[in-house]
Amino acid sequence: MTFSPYFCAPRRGPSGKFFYTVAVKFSKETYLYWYELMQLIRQFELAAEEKYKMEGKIRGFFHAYIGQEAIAAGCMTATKPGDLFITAYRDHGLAIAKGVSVNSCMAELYGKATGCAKGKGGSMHFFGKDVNFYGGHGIVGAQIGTGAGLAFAEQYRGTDNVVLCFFGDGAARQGMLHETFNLAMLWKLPVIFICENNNYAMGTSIERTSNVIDIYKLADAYEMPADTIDGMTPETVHEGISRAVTRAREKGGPTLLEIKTYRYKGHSISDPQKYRTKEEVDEYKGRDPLTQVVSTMLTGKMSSQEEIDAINLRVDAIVAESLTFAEESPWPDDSEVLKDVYVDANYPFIVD
Ligand SMILES: Cc1ncc(C[n+]2csc(CCOP(=O)(O)OP(=O)(O)O)c2C)c(N)n1
Ligand SMILES: [Mg+2]
Repeated sequence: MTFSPYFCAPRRGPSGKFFYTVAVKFSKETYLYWYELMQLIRQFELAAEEKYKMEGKIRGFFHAYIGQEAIAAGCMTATKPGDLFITAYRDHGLAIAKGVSVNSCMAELYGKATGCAKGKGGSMHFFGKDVNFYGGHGIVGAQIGTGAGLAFAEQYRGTDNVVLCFFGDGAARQGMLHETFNLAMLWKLPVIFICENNNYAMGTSIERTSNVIDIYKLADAYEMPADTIDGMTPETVHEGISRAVTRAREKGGPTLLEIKTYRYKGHSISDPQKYRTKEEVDEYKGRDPLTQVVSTMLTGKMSSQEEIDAINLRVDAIVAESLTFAEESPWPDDSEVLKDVYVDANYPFIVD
């Protein structure tokens, strides 16, 4: 098994508590960290979905990450805080994992001034530069080029940071991917291209849009190392990401990882899901990452049900607090409307 050199470092969990992980195997602390993070992402989204559907407190786009949480968990233990993440609009889970505060994430969904994008971005545009989370991007595939750009900046500055650049199976069909792969390999950029293959781009399955079903094979044209990974357990994600991170940190350049995953919810909040069967969804729910991690901990006698219950209670409290925070936060001021749109505040098109 390959482990990141940072795997031993103390890591602050979502509740603020520190976890110390051990580099000989996946320790109890690692499993507890994974479980707490995945549970936090899931409960955050379930609570937000309720506020959206039942109370109309949240409006606009909303793409749930539920089912894909093991990817966020495995990526976190395989990287260090200085590494940069960038993703598409299905961004809640990765933002929370990276450390964007849960309060500011919920406030962003509510469109409040205290949101992580000042309430002006909503679900698709979470952002946390202070924790190296670079969004939250709505144009399918656009962040592939931006992710390579971030990696170029790290290489130029001579840091040992790597970029984890996430995109969907649909985005793998964009021309941007090919242009970026070419230059990323030519310049040996420290970037890991992570295709979260949940088998659907909106309502269209991979089989209906591509002759090449195995996305990792796209790397062959650029002689880029590539791998395919089971995305339903944090262990497999951690191992695959660790190998790619080590390569990138040692100046070996990019890797394409195709992580096979599944979203339990629709593409967005208003999706009748006519394109798939209940049996297919249930099959994946049978391999649910949270259930698997709990089972590993209990059967391996690494943890007790009491410890798991305590995590659940802590997560409930974090989510409840974020709802109160979002409800009580102010709306953005009208003067904010044109701010943060252009770099130059006097951009010529802006007139009173
Ligand atoms: C350039 C562009 N084309 C089309 C869309 C509309 N669109 C939004 S999400 C999406 C599907 C993308 O699917 P995938 O990349 O697999 O990501 P997933 O939603 O499964 O996470 C499409 C076509 C868009 N936002 N941008
Ligand atoms: Mg997809």
